[in-house]
This record gives sequence, structure tokens and C-alpha cells, in this order.
Amino acid sequence: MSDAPAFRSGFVSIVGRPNAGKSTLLNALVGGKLAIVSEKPQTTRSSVEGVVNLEGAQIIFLDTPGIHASTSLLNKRMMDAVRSALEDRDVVLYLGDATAPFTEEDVKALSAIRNLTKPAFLLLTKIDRLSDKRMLLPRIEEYKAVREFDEYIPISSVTGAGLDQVRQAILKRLPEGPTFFPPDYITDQPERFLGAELIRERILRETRQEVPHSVAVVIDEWKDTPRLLRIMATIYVERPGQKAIVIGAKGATLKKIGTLARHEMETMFSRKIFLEMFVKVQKDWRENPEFLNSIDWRSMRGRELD
Ligand SMILES: Nc1nc2c(ncn2[C@@H]2O[C@H](COP(=O)(O)OP(=O)(O)OP(=O)(O)O)[C@@H](O)[C@H]2O)c(=O)[nH]1
Ligand SMILES: [Mg+2]
Repeated sequence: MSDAPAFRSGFVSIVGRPNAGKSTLLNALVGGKLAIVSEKPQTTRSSVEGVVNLEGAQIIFLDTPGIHASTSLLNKRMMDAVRSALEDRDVVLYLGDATAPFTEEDVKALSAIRNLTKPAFLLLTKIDRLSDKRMLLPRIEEYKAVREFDEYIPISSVTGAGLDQVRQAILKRLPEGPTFFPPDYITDQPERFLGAELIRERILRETRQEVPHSVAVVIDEWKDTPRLLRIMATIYVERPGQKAIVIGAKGATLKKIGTLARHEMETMFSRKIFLEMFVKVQKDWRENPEFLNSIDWRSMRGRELD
């Protein structure tokens, strides 16, 4: 009989309000970019898995959309994604922005994990931006008054502060289990969907107000040729005015979005890329179930993507 400790594995969801830093944490834990990040709330629209292999353990993290009041059908689907990310989890990481005041919105968001029976940790994020660390304890007390957590860990996904503590605390609670995925498996997200997300991230950065929420990106063609990867994408907006904003004067905004997205994809996919983009108006797409199905790669599973 071997004395080696048993292999441990399990599923850990990352939840919290929009802009709390969930996707940034997933990327930091995985050590690469899987999820897009922006300072605009509701950046993430569908869950993204990231697998982390440690000595004697495998952790499958799941980044989720931010918890918020659902108004449109898109928002309702985002909240469905959060709910399903809370089922059958070994640990749940609840992220709270340490640099933002604790409000009634936090109380409402915390109600999403009210009935959770599995271990839940409170991670106070962005502590690299805190000038006075003494506010962490009173902030933890505010959360505690609503819900007790199994661990309280201040973190920064930028400096890496606290991330070892997060990993260790998770490892302590992981059940014995198999390696669910081979070592080279990092995510369930298809490459072409990450490509669409990278384009959307650029649009989020280049536009403001209601435009970011009204944008969807669909990859129409993703074709490897001997010389390059050819990508054709359509950017959908809800109104003609938004189309004008995305295109910009003399096409300058769209050109900038395309150039930056292409450069990033060339680095990420290690291939030369030809990127062509179109902007189209699809009125009220956020309320349109067929359209929402067509932009959700999870609903396309089992179907041929090309
Ligand atoms: N300084 C600092 N900024 C951070 C940190 N984590 C996240 N941010 C910033 O906070 C903003 C929101 O980060 P995201 O990771 O997109 O937040 P999210 O929780 O995934 O947001 P949604 O997808 O909208 O729910 C971005 O501007 C990030 O760069 C951190 O540890 N330190
Ligand atoms: Mg996110």
C-alpha cells in the first residue's frame, strides 16, 4: 500500500456582483486569459470554465455572470447561469469589491447564496487599490451580518496577494476524486467563442453608456488556411445610432477595434489572422430567444460549430 495522499479534485464556482473581479480572478488562477475583463458591469454573459492542476489535485473553476436584477431575457439567462453554477459545487467563492461601499445591492446579491449548503468563502477583491487596509475588518463584518462564510480572504488578482491562501483553503475542502481532465485541457470554451469575446471586450473598452450592453458578437467564419486563420465576425447592436458609434467617424472606431482584437488574437492563437467585421442592427436582440440561442455556444454543444 502506498502512503501517498489521495488525489483530490472538485468544482469551484466564482460568483458575486458585476465588476467584483470574478473574471480577473479566473484568469489569475489559470495563469492565462480565458475570460474577458472590463470596468463596465455585466461584462461576462456566460460561464467559463478554467482548470487548474496542482500537485495531487485538480480544481475546475467556473467564472459566472455578475449577480444583478434581471430585466431583459438576456439578463434572466445570465442569472440562470449563476444558479446552475451553484449546483453540485464543492466550494463557492463569493467575491466582493473591497474598494466599493457595502450597499443594499450587496445584501440582495448575497441572497443568491442563502440556501447554499456547501463551503462558501468571502474573497474581498482589489486590495492593491486600498490605501487603508484597516477598513477590511469592518467590511468583513458587514458581509458577516448578512451571511457567515467558511473563510474570509482579502485578495488582489493583480499582485497575486491572497491567492495561495485561496488555493490552500480550497484544497482542504476538496473531496478525493479523479483527474477529470487531461493536463493540457484548460477550458470548455471553444477558441472561436473566445475570439468573439475578445472582439466584444475591445468594443466595451471603446464605447460607453448603453452601447456595451447592446453589443453581441457572432463569428460567421473561422477558417484555418495554410497561411492564416480567417475570421469573419458580425457585431450586432440594437439601434442604428449604436451602429454609427461602433463604426465611428470614417470607420475609425471599428478599425481600431479590429486592429487591437486581431493583434491580441495573433498572440493568443499563435497564428497570423485575417479579420473582417460587419456591424448590423438586430432590434431588441436581448429579448429574442432564438437570437440568444444563436450567440450562446453552450446551447450549440453537440451541434457542428462550423
Ligand atoms: N486593481 C485591481 N483591479 C481589479 C482587480 N480585479 C479586477 N479588477 C478590475 O475590476 C474591473 C472588473 O473586473 P472583472 O474581472 O471584469 O469583473 P467581473 O466580476 O468579472 O465583472 P462582470 O463580468 O461584469 O460580472 C476591471 O476593470 C478589472 O481590471 C484587482 O485585483 N485589482
Ligand atoms: Mg466577468
